[in-house]
Amino acid sequence: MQKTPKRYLITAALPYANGPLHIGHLAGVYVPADVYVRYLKGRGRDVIWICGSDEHGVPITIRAQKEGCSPQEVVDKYHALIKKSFEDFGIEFSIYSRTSKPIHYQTAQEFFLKLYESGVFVEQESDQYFDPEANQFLADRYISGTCPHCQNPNAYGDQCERCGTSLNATDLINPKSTISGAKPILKKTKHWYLPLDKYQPFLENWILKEHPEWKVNVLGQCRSWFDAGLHPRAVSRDLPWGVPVPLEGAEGKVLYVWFDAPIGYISATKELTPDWETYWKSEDTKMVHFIGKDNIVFHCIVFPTMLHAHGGYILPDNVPANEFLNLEGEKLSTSRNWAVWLHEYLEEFPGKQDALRYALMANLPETKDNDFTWKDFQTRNNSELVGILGNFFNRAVVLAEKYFEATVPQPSGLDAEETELLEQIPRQREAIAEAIEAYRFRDALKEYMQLARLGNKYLADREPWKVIKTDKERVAGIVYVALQLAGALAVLGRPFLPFAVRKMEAMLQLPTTTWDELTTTVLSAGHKLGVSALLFERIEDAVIEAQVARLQRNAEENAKKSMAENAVAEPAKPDVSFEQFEAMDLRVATILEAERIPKTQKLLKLLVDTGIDQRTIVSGIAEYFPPESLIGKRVTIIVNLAPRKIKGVESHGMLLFAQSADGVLHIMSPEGETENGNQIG
Ligand code: B3M
Ligand code: ZN
Repeated sequence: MQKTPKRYLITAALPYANGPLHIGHLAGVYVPADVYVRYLKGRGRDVIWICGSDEHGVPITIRAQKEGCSPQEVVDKYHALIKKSFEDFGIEFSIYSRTSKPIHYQTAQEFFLKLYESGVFVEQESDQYFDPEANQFLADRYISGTCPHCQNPNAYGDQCERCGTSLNATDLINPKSTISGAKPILKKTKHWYLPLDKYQPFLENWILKEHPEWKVNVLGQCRSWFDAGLHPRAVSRDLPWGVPVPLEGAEGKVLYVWFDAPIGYISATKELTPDWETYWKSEDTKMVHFIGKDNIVFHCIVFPTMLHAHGGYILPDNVPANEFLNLEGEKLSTSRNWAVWLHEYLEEFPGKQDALRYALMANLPETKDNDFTWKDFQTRNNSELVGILGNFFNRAVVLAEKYFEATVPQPSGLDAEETELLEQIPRQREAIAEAIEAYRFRDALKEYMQLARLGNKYLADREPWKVIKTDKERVAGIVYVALQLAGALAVLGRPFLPFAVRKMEAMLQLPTTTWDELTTTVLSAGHKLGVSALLFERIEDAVIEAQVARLQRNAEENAKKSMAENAVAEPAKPDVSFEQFEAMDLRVATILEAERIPKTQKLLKLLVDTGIDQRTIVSGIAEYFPPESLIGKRVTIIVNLAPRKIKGVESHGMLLFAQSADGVLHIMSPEGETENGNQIG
């Protein structure tokens, strides 16, 4: 058993101030962190919880270009929106700051200078991609291309979001500017690099040897980077927006956003308390970073290296990163507007913060990606919150109101089963605590709900509403037991359901029982209760259907809009004669087999039924389709393209595809009832 730390420093990833919050952010980071912090506070621990807006980096400048305003206007707008959504949702940070504050500029620049003066950085002039049309260096999200590790065609210049690998722009295959779409040229520029390779032995020892208890998904990512070998990473950029590099001759250069953003945790702590150094520098502090999986490399490798190289700072005790939450079976996407936005939810479901919290907690993507569906949200609310927790709690209070004038009755002897049931209270408390301390929040919630289930079953079995006709004294015992469980549900519910718990406390007129004071007796006989009220409300089908329809509508409108925006099609090729067109033989066909051609990145060997024959066609589409996904697919082909040998395989014919603006290939499948060999023309 770990010794209880003297104090806790909890951080939650700083959201980019380039858009509103959605349920993916909540499930990945803020809800689990909020449960953890409320739990710690409830146990009287010294804890501060740090967050704020991440206001630098290319995500911000790209959004500014899209909205036709300045980066400052973008961050002002979204910082305010995000901050308010957090507050309304009941996420209570000790401070919610922002990285555009002077205190942050100063802290980040001092940090950089300390590393610079200690000779930590490697200063290097190198060729960097440059967009000659936009007259700008292309860093981070300004450049995209194919990831050399997982072949994701939409990886960014600093990171592939599919496999999580951190990249240098020059690693990308087929790079292109996301500003103009142009092929970039190389241009010389100077930057400062953090030599992660030098720190690899230190990091391996710290993570793999000292922290084998970290989550499997986190350790797995770390191990794979160690296996691949760490490389120096530039910590500066040629960009007009960010914290300026505090050196002479570095005009026009700013700190890389992932260098300044985590320092934002430190600046915000400074802003919060003059005692900030005790939190950041004392070995008695337990620091925990709550993040999503795409931020693992920065919180497990880059930031710890910075802290270690700087000296004097503690390292995180844990980085419990979550996987991703999907929505109705599809990846959440800001650009496609496939999301449940927090500010919209709060408007449409006023007073129902806990319903969303509950559905998200029950579905946290703790070990693998998980799915949020509106149907599941409804079921969780109606069957679990209303049907189990609310039902039990209300019955307990209403029974006391009805039969004992809203007072806790004096029981005249409890039977063995009842004593056992009350002893379950401290046992469930321990089970919840153990799960929370191990960052298993779903399990913690299950243990909590278990107590409500037991209470529900108890009342259903004992039927006090029938017993009252013959034996009021027995009913006193039953209501007494039920009220103890209700009291325990209020105390133990504090980390999970802050809004409902406030109502529970009012209904019970709960004395200030803390988590650790909780025993089998929460409310003594004679204690006067408050007035009963409904804890949760049902959510009707029509409300859910409207949300699903809205989601579809948003996505469709967005698709239309972005099609209109991207409607800059390639100019037409020179005309061909009708005879030339007639000479081409286009047919409907079916792919029978597909396999990769060894030692190539792009080529697939396909066996195709053309209706005329079965033949081999080699196609350069391996980066877009896993071979097995193609088998049985209906396609259109040119059958009379002269055969040619590709990598030693004779290819006869060609498959037709369309490539959309996002670089994705789409198979041209015939619609309706056609057969292999049918002619197209
Ligand atoms: N701004 C969040 C993101 O990747 C990023 C976190 C910074 S934490 C220091 O969306
Ligand atoms: Zn990748």
